[in-house]
Amino acid sequence: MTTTTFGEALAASDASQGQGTLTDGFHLLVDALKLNGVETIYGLVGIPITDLARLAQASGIRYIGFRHEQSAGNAAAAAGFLTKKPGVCLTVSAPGFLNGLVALANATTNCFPMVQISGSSERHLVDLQRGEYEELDQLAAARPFVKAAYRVDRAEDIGRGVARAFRAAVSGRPGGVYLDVPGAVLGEAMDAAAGAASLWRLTDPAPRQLPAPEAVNRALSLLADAQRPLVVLGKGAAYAQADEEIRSFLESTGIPYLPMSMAKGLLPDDHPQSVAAARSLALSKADVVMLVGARLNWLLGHGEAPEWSPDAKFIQVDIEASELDSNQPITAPLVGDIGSVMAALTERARPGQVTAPAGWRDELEARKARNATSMQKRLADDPHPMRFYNALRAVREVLADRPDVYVVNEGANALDITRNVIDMRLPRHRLDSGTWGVMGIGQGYAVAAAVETGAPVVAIEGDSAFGFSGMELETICRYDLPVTVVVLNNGGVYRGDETNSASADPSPTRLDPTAHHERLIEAFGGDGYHATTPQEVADALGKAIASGRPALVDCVLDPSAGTESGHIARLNPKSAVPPLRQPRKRADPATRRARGPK
Ligand code: ADP
Ligand code: TPW
Repeated sequence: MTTTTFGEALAASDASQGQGTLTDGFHLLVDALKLNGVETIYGLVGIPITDLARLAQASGIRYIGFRHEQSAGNAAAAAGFLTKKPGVCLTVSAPGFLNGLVALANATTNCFPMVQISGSSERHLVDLQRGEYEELDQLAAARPFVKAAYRVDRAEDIGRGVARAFRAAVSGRPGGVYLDVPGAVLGEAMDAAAGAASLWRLTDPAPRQLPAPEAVNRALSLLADAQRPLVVLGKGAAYAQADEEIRSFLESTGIPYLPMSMAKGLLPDDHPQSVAAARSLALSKADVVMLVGARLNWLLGHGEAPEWSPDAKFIQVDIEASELDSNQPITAPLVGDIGSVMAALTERARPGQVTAPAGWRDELEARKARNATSMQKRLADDPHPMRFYNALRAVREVLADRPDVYVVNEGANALDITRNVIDMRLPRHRLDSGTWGVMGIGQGYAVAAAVETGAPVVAIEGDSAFGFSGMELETICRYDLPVTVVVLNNGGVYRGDETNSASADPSPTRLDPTAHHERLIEAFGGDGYHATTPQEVADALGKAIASGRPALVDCVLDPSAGTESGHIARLNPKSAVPPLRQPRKRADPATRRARGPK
């Protein structure tokens, strides 16, 4: 007996037509996505969307199935950032939807275009709270966390719903959009010709937005009068794919620039105008600062003194007018898309009008040289067990020969130190915890980077950060993706040497310092490496990247390596009461295992 799956049967019957002259919600949704250029869906199936995923796959859309919706959502968000097209995540009702919503909210916070399509349960039961299977008012739940949220209530509105969701996600400031599709709508039949006529493809999904000429002139005059100009490039600048416009403005003026973490590589990190290695001097002394796709939020100290000069004047290039003045007065607003704005600045600048005064450049150069020397010293130090710098020195040396590698990065110390140690040379090749400083993006972002680009990916993860999406190692192996996960394993959240003096339980920051994370990937057929020296790290990583196979390198670090909360310890509230001191009872189980038998 031969069995035919739902997807095969429907695909065989001409995906756009369904059975005979009828079509249904399943087909219309897949057709609407295909019509709007969707090539990949990231998701996790169950009632009521399993057949939708099958049909999408049978119709030529790639379906990547995850172990947790948050990772599927993170993958869709990263796909949005990398491609400038909304990444699509597919989830089941209620809990699956909520699991994905965290990623959708994170995408919105990071200004990445993404659409989460979720099946939902029977409306007439949900709305009267009659206790339906996976009952939740998903549309209302999504609304506070997203750029826009819509529900399709009739099959004939599927094309409109998809068009609206995609337009909202990608136009203006990109963000996350929720599209609710009740199971009943997927199964709803309608005339195939009318169904086909109800779909449309977006024209110019993210129209250019040109700045007004007077706004450009105002910004140029401010820059022309600056003694210490600085450009800050943010991930909006990376997203905009306006690499040439940005480069020609910077190089024609000579203004020093500072890349935010995901803008690293927009121009190569060794570019002579990069002042990443003189960050605090550049921020504290700049008199005119041009923000390009970067918000003046906590990551930039809200533009406040003493991190910034109290007299600094700001120019802000952003597509979202309401972002301006959110923290500091914006003397020269430049509202528009970054490509158009940067091109207009270059075009309208008179020759020699905007330059970077030599004294300023020299001052920054001197600080860069000084800081580079202390970085070299830190990297040259070779403690055993390894600490962050010598483990990352090995990673840096391997990646120096592979600028094509996409780097994913999360953790606290693992994030801060990797950002400074690992240079990027190509645009949009670094994806990290972003505006929320969120943990859990690692494996999802890595899957998307590999799937969307086909290039090798190295995810550099703190051991705590890794755990949030660790099960996706199976996803990486199932799809045989060229992803190497590097776990910087210091056995804890921030560090792994804290003892608990109050009880036998491990302290809140403790994880297992004896863990062999490489064994996790071996369970799924990937290559595991355990590295205790920089040489072992370099050998393992080099081999893993060259193999193009799923791999994990567990790097054993000293549990005392790292500082609490990394570079942002100041954000921890301080208790007004002196710390409670209790006699230490006995070492917790993880410490006992780490110490081994007496
Ligand atoms: P970072 O964290 O790297 O400093 P942010 O995420 O804070 O960067 O800032 C990104 C900014 O870029 C957002 O304010 C967003 O509105 C803006 N943006 C995104 N895409 C574009 C674009 N194509 N043109 C102009 N601004 C953009
Ligand atoms: C969703 C809080 C910030 S950093 C971090 C946590 C739990 C992990 C730090 O340890 P790790 O790195 O990864 O081992 P390292 O190098 O410092 O040892 N939950 C979410 N997001 C955040 N940011 C946290 C918790 C946090």
